[in-house]
Amino acid sequence: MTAFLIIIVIALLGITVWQLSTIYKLSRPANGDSSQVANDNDNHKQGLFMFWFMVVFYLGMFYCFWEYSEFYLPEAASEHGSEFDTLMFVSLGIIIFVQMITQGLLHWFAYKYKGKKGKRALFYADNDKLEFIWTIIPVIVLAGLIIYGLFTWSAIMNVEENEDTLVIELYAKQFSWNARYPGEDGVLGKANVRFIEGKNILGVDMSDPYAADDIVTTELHLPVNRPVIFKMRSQDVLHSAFMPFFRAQMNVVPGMITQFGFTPTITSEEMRNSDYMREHVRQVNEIRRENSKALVAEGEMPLDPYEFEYFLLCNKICGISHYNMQMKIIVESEEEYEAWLSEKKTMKEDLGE
Ligand SMILES: [Cu+2]
Repeated sequence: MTAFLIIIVIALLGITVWQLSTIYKLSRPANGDSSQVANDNDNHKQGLFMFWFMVVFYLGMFYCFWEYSEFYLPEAASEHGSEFDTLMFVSLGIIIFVQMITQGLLHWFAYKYKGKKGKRALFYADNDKLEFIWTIIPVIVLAGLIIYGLFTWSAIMNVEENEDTLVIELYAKQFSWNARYPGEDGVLGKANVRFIEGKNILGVDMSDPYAADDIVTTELHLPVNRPVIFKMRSQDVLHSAFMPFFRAQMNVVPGMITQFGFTPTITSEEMRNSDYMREHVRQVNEIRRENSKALVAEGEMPLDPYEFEYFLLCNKICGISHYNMQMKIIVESEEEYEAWLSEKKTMKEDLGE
């Protein structure tokens, strides 16, 4: 209610100032200045506005880069991640460089060549050399960027499947994830939403001999330094499997299987103990401690301290609980991974078939 009143007061104040200025304008004696045609003074002012807008704009941009750089993701936790980051920074660097020149000239020229009484624009029909230069340079730079991007893309996307590769199914539905491991035989059984029944929530085809030893989990455990390929299925709507620390994202589409592969290189434990993450966690927990004080004062439970974990997130707005559609990812040693998996029930054991 208070906020509403404040808004009304500000709006009324605005209207008052506007009305006063209208009365002031009307009460002034008519002279040459009331003309609708811009004079030298107007042009000079507008030119200065253009120039200072550019200065403030660039200062603001670099300030934001500097001030918010702590929100950059840390070093990628996957093998291809550094290629991905380099591509992004090279593209960003070129864009900033080109836009500083073009926007800079635009605003500088608006100031330098502002209108002046008696000054006339130069008639300059064309210049083949100039046009050639500003056509060929963008062509070369763009072609270079696209080719570089394509090479990076195919290097990231064409993951070869060999006997060392771990194939895991990621199954998305509103609003949770499941992972399915292929079990002893290393092959995932066939699946189709039509087979969804009772405990068989992923619709695995139990008549497929490869399906019996499959293992369905609610956490994603990955052995470090081993290539993994995800086969992704969705039960209902479009989802997107997003693993920012591994620089990985792929749409999960109902009715088809999409895939993405990478090799995790930093375990959860190592990431937790990195300088970046220690500092990040310290800041989060400081905020939590502050917020807990208010909660405790109201007789509520304080917030638990935050501990870092990798997460698989959904990055498509897929419904009302989209924001909470996530699955914990744990990158660990091969032994820890094997120990974890061996405790899990196979589909056959779980369904009692
Ligand atoms: Cu989703």
